[in-house]
Amino acid sequence: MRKIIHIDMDAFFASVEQRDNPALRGKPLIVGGDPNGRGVVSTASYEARQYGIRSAMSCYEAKKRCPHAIFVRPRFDAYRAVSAQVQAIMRTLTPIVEPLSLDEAYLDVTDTHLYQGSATLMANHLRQAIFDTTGLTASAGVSYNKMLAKIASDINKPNGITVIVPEYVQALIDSLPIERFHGIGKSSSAKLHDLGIHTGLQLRKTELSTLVDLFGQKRGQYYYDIAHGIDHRPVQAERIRKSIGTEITFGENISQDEIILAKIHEQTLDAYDALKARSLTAHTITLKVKYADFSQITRSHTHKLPFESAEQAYQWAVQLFQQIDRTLAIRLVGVTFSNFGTGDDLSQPSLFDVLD
Ligand code: TTP
Ligand code: MG
Repeated sequence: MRKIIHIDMDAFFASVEQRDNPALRGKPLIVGGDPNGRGVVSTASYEARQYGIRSAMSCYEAKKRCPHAIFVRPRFDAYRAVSAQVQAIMRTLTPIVEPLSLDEAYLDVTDTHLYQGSATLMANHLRQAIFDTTGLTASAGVSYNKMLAKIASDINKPNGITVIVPEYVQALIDSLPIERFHGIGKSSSAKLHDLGIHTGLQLRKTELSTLVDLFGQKRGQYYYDIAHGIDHRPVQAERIRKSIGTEITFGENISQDEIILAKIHEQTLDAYDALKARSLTAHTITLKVKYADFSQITRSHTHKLPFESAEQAYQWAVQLFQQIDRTLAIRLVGVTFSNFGTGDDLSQPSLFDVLD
């Protein structure tokens, strides 16, 4: 049986801000966008959560719930620096560390013999070392697969640890709302709710064929498995990024093509820079557009050779834009690159390109 640890920092962005500015400690603090515009909450300190403030809520709503909350903008450089420190600590236990975001990661410690091989002791060691090094608290989950370890880290938050042993797995999963399972997002849970499935128990009682009909073979099987506590996904040390992109929500909805195209141009340049910063090239560009009524569409173009410049990619983005419905004003545009090459394919066409 594998030994998997999931570590998740507590109120991450807010805790870093409180650490670095004592005036913010003990106060309801919101890290996010503009409280007077359309900004959203990235995260809230635990003091602010008492007012019902949550990630992804509009800052406007947050301010309504807690008028004396303090709002600050995120400082990603500071969060990245902490993230690097935390990951370095994790790698003292095992090279098999899979970061999921700046503030959480899985570790596979099956073959780590420190602490008599006890994953629980290792997890507590990590929490202590993270605190000693960064001054920040983290919560840990320990179990025998990724899905269970992730559920576990959330149970005794903040600054806690939970170990899920096999004897308790089924009772625990049965009792949880399906939204707690990693991988069941908003649209999947809405579909499941339509079928009257709200809990792990109800999901477990659902036929595999029903789930496959609804979500396709891969996803349907995954949902079926997690309801039974099964998750074979390995902890992947090098998570392979499949796409790189950026997007922007406008202060107000925009109808004029020239202005929207200027925004698309900016996003293309930013996304292309991010691609270059990772020494990657891409064959596919995807334009995402969200309309005033919040409906959303994406359009992609795949190029036989990788894009050679941001401007060349932008020309394709313009073509994609010209294909979309322009009845409604637009509130968001995004540009994403995917289908990566390594950069070698720029100078040396692949066999595929030569033959095709
Ligand atoms: P989380 O781990 O989901 O949240 P958290 O660390 O703030 O709080 P918790 O103690 O419950 O773990 O996300 C980590 C960081 O990612 C969070 O500090 C801010 C950022 N984030 C967003 O920017 N938007 C979001 O919608 C979410 C969920 C997180
Ligand atoms: Mg967190």
